[in-house]
Amino acid sequence: MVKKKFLVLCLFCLMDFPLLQAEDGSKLWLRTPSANQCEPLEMDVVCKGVDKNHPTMKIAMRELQEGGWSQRIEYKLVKRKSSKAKPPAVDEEYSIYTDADGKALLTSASTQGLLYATYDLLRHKACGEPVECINKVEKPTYALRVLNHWDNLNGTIERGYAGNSLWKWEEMPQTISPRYEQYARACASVGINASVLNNVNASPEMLATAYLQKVKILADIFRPYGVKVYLCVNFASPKELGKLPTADPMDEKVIAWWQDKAKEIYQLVPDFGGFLVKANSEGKPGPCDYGRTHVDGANMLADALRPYGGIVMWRSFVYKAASEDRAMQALLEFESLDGRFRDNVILQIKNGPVDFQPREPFNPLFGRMPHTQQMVEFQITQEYLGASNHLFYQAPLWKECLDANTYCRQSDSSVKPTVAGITAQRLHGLSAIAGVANIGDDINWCGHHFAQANWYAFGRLAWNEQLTSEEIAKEWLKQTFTDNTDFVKSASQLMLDTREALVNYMMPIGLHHIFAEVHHYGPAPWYTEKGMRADWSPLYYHRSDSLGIGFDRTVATGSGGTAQYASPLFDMWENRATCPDEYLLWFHRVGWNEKLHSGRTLWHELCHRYQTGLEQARGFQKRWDALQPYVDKERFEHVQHKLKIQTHDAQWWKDACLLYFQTFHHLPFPSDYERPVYDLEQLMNFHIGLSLHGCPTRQQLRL
Ligand code: BDP
Repeated sequence: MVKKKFLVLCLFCLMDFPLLQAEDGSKLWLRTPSANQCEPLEMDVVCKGVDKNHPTMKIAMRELQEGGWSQRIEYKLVKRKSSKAKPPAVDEEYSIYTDADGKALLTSASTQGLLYATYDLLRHKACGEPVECINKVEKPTYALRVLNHWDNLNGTIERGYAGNSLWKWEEMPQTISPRYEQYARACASVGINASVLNNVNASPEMLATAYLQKVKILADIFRPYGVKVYLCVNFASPKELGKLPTADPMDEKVIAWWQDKAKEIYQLVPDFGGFLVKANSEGKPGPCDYGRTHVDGANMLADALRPYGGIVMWRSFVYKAASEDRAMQALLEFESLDGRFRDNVILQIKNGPVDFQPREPFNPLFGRMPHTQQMVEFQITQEYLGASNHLFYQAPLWKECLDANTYCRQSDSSVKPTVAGITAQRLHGLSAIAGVANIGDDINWCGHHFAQANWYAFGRLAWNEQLTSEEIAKEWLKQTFTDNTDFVKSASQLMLDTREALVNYMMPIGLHHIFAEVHHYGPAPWYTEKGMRADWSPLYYHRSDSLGIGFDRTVATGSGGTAQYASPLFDMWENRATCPDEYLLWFHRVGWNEKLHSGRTLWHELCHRYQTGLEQARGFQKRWDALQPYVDKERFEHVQHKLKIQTHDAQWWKDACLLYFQTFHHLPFPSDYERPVYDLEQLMNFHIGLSLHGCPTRQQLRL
């Protein structure tokens, strides 16, 4: 009897949770259907106004085939009335109409739009949604949806935590990795249409003819997927590569050098997108080396690209001497340049004023240069967010920035319309959004299976800013794992909870940049070295002493950073009493015993937040374990292993920060909080010994 019951139970389990095939994550969210669905299908496809043999249409049809689409489908290329959008925008808008039987009509003014419509239709199917009676029109929020690869020519990736660069420069043209096309396909499937191939800390060699010929290879592979190639350029290239005596943007020979280079590039890659430039930042060359301005530098490059429709994305990430508040410097340097950039220049601005921290207020430049096109730069790779060891779903962080109200305009004045070209359209119509890629040559592309969700979310959000973080998480989970309702509900909630958890266990209450050494993994609020720039040391940011902690950015007594924000934000953040707890130590120095909005003293609140973060991380482990029946063994164990590191790190952060801050005020731990498990001395003497490119292993994390 017992045996029988057991057998029935087993059968029941098998029905509910069929044995799952091991997966390595290499297929991302584009997993082909299981074998029995993979029989070649007779496809009923009609193309109106478009050639079936167009390379993009061939891809669309292959996708339908592989995605198991069996209903009749009609593609229709229509003519749009003259669009005001200037290059580089393609008319990517599309519509999907399916009837009650699932027969589909896909319409667009471009083959690119038809491909996007195909991916959209297949997404419905892969998410287990009905494919009948769809009636929708889609157009992108941002015209340029750009991945920035911080890949070096030697194959390493700055802040890359998923192996080496995907681009195997040394192998090209003899060997062409199949992953180039897989990459373009993944990008296209979520609407990413631009790829900057190399590091912002650019080698002048990137523009050497031998490399440009290899760039052409990638551009040719990406083209049918609608992904345009861009390059980062080193401003000193005319000197370093061209052997000119100067790189002064006003020098005629320099100007001619860039014009010739542009011509050479466009001969190889006729639809080349343009340049991304990091100039006069962190020791990189730029126009200011010659007494010129950012405008002079950007416009000179823009003029060289203009005949071909290329653009310049000029970065605002600059900071000079540490005597000024680093968070204020970009605005100080750029605001007065408003209105002077060419119409094919767009200012690329990091989401926050410091550097991709777990939580920052939005960058005050947004909204402050009404006559300049602006775009936001997010960091998909997790430089300050636990690298590829921590499960951290970034969409909530990005949306917090895009939705932030700058109060700089009368009507909708959030960051989003500023960068989405709604204001820019009045100027020239360029709208763009960039994310620093988290992609490497690891078999699962991103190092952590869940980090794939950030690549996915970036693309989806860039296409449709209206999507919620939850909707995107659910879409991704259904395609990447399973559409089982219980799984999707629990796993999406887990993803959504990671943002606040990470802020809690790393840098709560507005603390920022208290990371270890140059690799930015793990805590080191004590870290400083003789002769180092003050603003590369955590001491500069937390300013802890026996009385209190925090960076005073008020006008009344501090750096005046609050004044870079419009009222009512200025008033709210300037005033200690009205400044919300999440930004408190960003804008204020606060006494250890002062009360916060929570009713706890600052010290108590810090203990509370770190403890909460640690408990959340432990909770993630348990919540993931409960999802084991839905996930194949390989991916389940991989994530389980990473979550263990994440919990370890949360403990490490808690002990390091609390024990260190305690040395200033000597207050006891509140009675009901867990005591540290590490000694401060042990933590202060612990060095992982990582480079810019490394993600620590469990072995390295042995404290
Ligand atoms: C910082 C990184 C550094 C980048 C720099 C940048 O630590 O590796 O080169 O930003 O964005 O976040 O230029």
